[in-house]
Amino acid sequence: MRLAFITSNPGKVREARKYLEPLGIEVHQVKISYPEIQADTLEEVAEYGAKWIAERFKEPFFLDDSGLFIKALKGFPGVYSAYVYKTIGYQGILKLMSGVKNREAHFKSVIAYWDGELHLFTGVVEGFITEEARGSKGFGFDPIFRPEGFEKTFAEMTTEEKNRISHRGRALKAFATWLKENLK
Ligand code: ITT
Ligand code: NA
Repeated sequence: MRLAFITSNPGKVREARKYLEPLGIEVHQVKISYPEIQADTLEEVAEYGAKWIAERFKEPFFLDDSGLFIKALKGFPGVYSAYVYKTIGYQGILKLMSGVKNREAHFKSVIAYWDGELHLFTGVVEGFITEEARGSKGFGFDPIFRPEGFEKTFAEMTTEEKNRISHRGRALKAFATWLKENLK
Protein backbone atom coordinates (compact mmCIF):
# COMPACT_ATOMS: atom_id res chain seq x y z
CA MET A 1 0.00 0.00 0.00
CA ARG A 2 0.93 3.63 -0.49
CA LEU A 3 0.46 6.25 2.21
CA ALA A 4 0.73 10.02 2.14
CA PHE A 5 2.96 11.55 4.80
CA ILE A 6 2.07 15.22 5.27
CA THR A 7 5.31 16.92 6.27
CA SER A 8 7.82 19.52 5.21
CA ASN A 9 10.67 17.67 6.91
CA PRO A 10 12.79 15.36 4.69
CA GLY A 11 14.48 13.84 7.76
CA LYS A 12 11.14 12.52 9.01
CA VAL A 13 10.39 11.10 5.55
CA ARG A 14 13.74 9.29 5.44
CA GLU A 15 13.07 7.66 8.81
CA ALA A 16 9.48 6.69 7.98
CA ARG A 17 10.57 5.16 4.66
CA LYS A 18 13.38 3.13 6.24
CA TYR A 19 10.93 1.78 8.77
CA LEU A 20 7.79 1.21 6.69
CA GLU A 21 9.05 0.22 3.23
CA PRO A 22 10.39 -3.20 4.31
CA LEU A 23 6.84 -3.84 5.60
CA GLY A 24 5.40 -3.13 2.16
CA ILE A 25 4.15 0.37 2.98
CA GLU A 26 5.28 2.92 0.43
CA VAL A 27 5.53 6.46 1.77
CA HIS A 28 5.06 9.50 -0.38
CA GLN A 29 5.72 12.96 0.97
CA VAL A 30 2.98 15.56 0.56
CA LYS A 31 3.79 19.13 1.52
CA ILE A 32 0.68 20.86 2.82
CA SER A 33 1.49 23.36 5.51
CA TYR A 34 -1.11 23.10 8.23
CA PRO A 35 -1.78 25.28 11.27
CA GLU A 36 0.07 24.23 14.40
CA ILE A 37 -2.02 25.55 17.25
CA GLN A 38 -0.63 26.69 20.56
CA ALA A 39 -1.53 23.87 22.91
CA ASP A 40 -0.06 22.14 25.92
CA THR A 41 0.47 18.77 24.27
CA LEU A 42 1.75 17.35 20.99
CA GLU A 43 -1.41 15.21 20.83
CA GLU A 44 -3.61 18.31 20.64
CA VAL A 45 -1.36 19.86 17.97
CA ALA A 46 -1.44 16.64 15.92
CA GLU A 47 -5.20 16.22 16.26
CA TYR A 48 -5.99 19.76 15.19
CA GLY A 49 -3.60 19.49 12.23
CA ALA A 50 -5.00 16.13 11.10
CA LYS A 51 -8.60 17.34 11.20
CA TRP A 52 -7.67 20.49 9.30
CA ILE A 53 -5.92 18.47 6.60
CA ALA A 54 -8.78 15.93 6.44
CA GLU A 55 -11.09 18.69 5.22
CA ARG A 56 -8.78 19.38 2.30
CA PHE A 57 -7.01 16.13 1.41
CA LYS A 58 -9.24 13.26 0.45
CA GLU A 59 -6.99 10.22 0.93
CA PRO A 60 -5.74 8.50 4.07
CA PHE A 61 -2.63 10.23 5.40
CA PHE A 62 -0.43 10.55 8.43
CA LEU A 63 1.55 13.34 10.02
CA ASP A 64 4.10 13.50 12.82
CA ASP A 65 4.38 16.15 15.51
CA SER A 66 7.46 15.91 17.66
CA GLY A 67 9.26 17.79 20.37
CA LEU A 68 12.30 17.84 22.61
CA PHE A 69 11.47 18.22 26.31
CA ILE A 70 14.30 19.32 28.61
CA LYS A 71 13.82 18.66 32.31
CA ALA A 72 15.93 21.53 33.66
CA LEU A 73 13.99 23.91 31.38
CA LYS A 74 10.63 22.60 32.64
CA GLY A 75 9.91 20.84 29.35
CA PHE A 76 11.02 23.64 27.01
CA PRO A 77 11.14 23.71 23.96
CA GLY A 78 8.46 20.94 23.94
CA VAL A 79 5.51 21.93 21.76
CA TYR A 80 7.53 24.97 20.59
CA SER A 81 10.41 22.87 19.25
CA ALA A 82 9.94 23.79 15.58
CA TYR A 83 9.88 27.51 16.35
CA VAL A 84 12.88 27.29 18.67
CA TYR A 85 14.83 25.27 16.12
CA LYS A 86 14.12 27.87 13.43
CA THR A 87 15.06 30.80 15.66
CA ILE A 88 17.88 29.92 18.10
CA GLY A 89 18.68 26.42 16.78
CA TYR A 90 20.42 23.70 18.75
CA GLN A 91 23.28 26.11 19.47
CA GLY A 92 20.77 28.29 21.32
CA ILE A 93 19.70 25.30 23.40
CA LEU A 94 23.33 24.53 24.25
CA LYS A 95 23.71 28.15 25.44
CA LEU A 96 20.59 27.93 27.59
CA MET A 97 22.01 24.73 29.07
CA SER A 98 25.53 25.98 29.73
CA GLY A 99 26.44 25.44 33.35
CA VAL A 100 23.31 23.35 33.91
CA LYS A 101 24.15 20.04 35.65
CA ASN A 102 20.91 18.14 35.05
CA ARG A 103 21.05 17.28 31.31
CA GLU A 104 18.01 14.95 31.25
CA ALA A 105 15.64 15.29 28.29
CA HIS A 106 13.28 13.27 26.17
CA PHE A 107 12.03 13.32 22.64
CA LYS A 108 8.43 12.53 21.88
CA SER A 109 6.69 11.84 18.56
CA VAL A 110 2.98 11.71 17.93
CA ILE A 111 1.88 10.16 14.66
CA ALA A 112 -1.67 11.01 13.64
CA TYR A 113 -3.16 8.68 11.03
CA TRP A 114 -6.41 9.73 9.38
CA ASP A 115 -8.57 7.23 7.49
CA GLY A 116 -11.92 8.90 8.13
CA GLU A 117 -11.16 8.61 11.82
CA LEU A 118 -8.23 9.75 13.88
CA HIS A 119 -5.68 7.28 15.27
CA LEU A 120 -2.75 8.46 17.40
CA PHE A 121 0.52 6.57 17.98
CA THR A 122 3.20 7.87 20.30
CA GLY A 123 6.82 7.13 21.08
CA VAL A 124 9.25 8.52 23.64
CA VAL A 125 12.99 8.18 24.15
CA GLU A 126 14.82 9.29 27.27
CA GLY A 127 18.29 10.75 27.11
CA PHE A 128 20.57 13.70 27.76
CA ILE A 129 21.55 17.02 26.22
CA THR A 130 25.25 16.79 25.41
CA GLU A 131 27.77 19.50 26.36
CA GLU A 132 28.59 20.06 22.69
CA ALA A 133 27.20 19.16 19.29
CA ARG A 134 28.42 15.87 17.76
CA GLY A 135 27.69 14.17 14.45
CA SER A 136 26.30 15.18 11.09
CA LYS A 137 23.64 12.59 10.33
CA GLY A 138 19.99 12.97 11.26
CA PHE A 139 18.37 16.40 11.52
CA GLY A 140 17.06 19.00 13.94
CA PHE A 141 18.28 18.59 17.51
CA ASP A 142 19.99 15.24 16.81
CA PRO A 143 23.58 16.55 17.30
CA ILE A 144 22.86 17.51 20.94
CA PHE A 145 20.80 14.49 22.05
CA ARG A 146 22.34 11.31 23.40
CA PRO A 147 19.83 8.53 24.14
CA GLU A 148 20.11 6.82 27.52
CA GLY A 149 22.38 3.76 27.40
CA PHE A 150 24.34 4.93 24.35
CA GLU A 151 27.52 6.91 23.82
CA LYS A 152 26.60 8.31 20.41
CA THR A 153 24.28 11.21 19.73
CA PHE A 154 21.42 10.61 17.29
CA ALA A 155 23.45 12.58 14.73
CA GLU A 156 26.24 9.97 15.00
CA MET A 157 23.85 7.09 14.25
CA THR A 158 22.61 5.70 10.97
CA THR A 159 18.90 5.98 10.24
CA GLU A 160 18.47 2.28 11.15
CA GLU A 161 20.26 2.67 14.48
CA LYS A 162 18.24 5.77 15.36
CA ASN A 163 14.95 4.11 14.31
CA ARG A 164 15.58 1.14 16.59
CA ILE A 165 15.50 3.32 19.70
CA SER A 166 14.06 6.71 18.82
CA HIS A 167 10.74 8.34 19.69
CA ARG A 168 9.78 8.23 15.99
CA GLY A 169 10.91 4.62 15.57
CA ARG A 170 8.70 3.65 18.51
CA ALA A 171 5.71 5.58 17.20
CA LEU A 172 6.26 4.03 13.75
CA LYS A 173 6.37 0.58 15.32
CA ALA A 174 3.01 1.12 17.04
CA PHE A 175 1.58 2.53 13.80
CA ALA A 176 2.89 -0.39 11.70
CA THR A 177 1.53 -2.94 14.19
CA TRP A 178 -1.87 -1.29 14.05
CA LEU A 179 -1.85 -1.15 10.23
CA LYS A 180 -1.03 -4.85 10.02
CA GLU A 181 -4.01 -5.74 12.21
CA ASN A 182 -6.47 -3.29 10.76
CA LEU A 183 -5.84 -3.37 7.03
CA LYS A 184 -6.90 -6.46 5.21
P1 ITT B 1 6.55 19.07 9.86
O1 ITT B 1 6.37 19.71 8.53
O2 ITT B 1 6.41 17.58 9.82
O3 ITT B 1 5.72 19.68 10.94
P2 ITT B 1 8.78 20.13 11.43
O4 ITT B 1 10.25 20.05 11.23
O5 ITT B 1 8.14 21.48 11.56
O6 ITT B 1 8.11 19.30 10.25
P3 ITT B 1 7.70 19.47 14.08
O7 ITT B 1 6.60 20.45 13.93
O8 ITT B 1 7.37 18.12 14.59
O9 ITT B 1 8.45 19.24 12.69
O10 ITT B 1 8.82 20.18 14.94
C1 ITT B 1 9.65 19.55 15.77
C2 ITT B 1 11.00 20.22 15.80
O11 ITT B 1 11.84 19.29 16.46
C3 ITT B 1 11.63 20.49 14.43
O12 ITT B 1 12.49 21.60 14.50
C4 ITT B 1 12.43 19.23 14.17
O13 ITT B 1 13.60 19.50 13.41
C5 ITT B 1 12.79 18.77 15.57
N1 ITT B 1 12.74 17.31 15.58
C6 ITT B 1 11.66 16.51 15.36
N2 ITT B 1 12.00 15.23 15.37
C7 ITT B 1 13.33 15.19 15.60
C8 ITT B 1 14.28 14.16 15.68
O14 ITT B 1 13.94 12.90 15.48
N3 ITT B 1 15.54 14.49 15.92
C9 ITT B 1 15.91 15.77 16.09
N4 ITT B 1 15.10 16.81 16.00
C10 ITT B 1 13.80 16.52 15.75
NA1 NA C 1 5.57 21.13 12.19
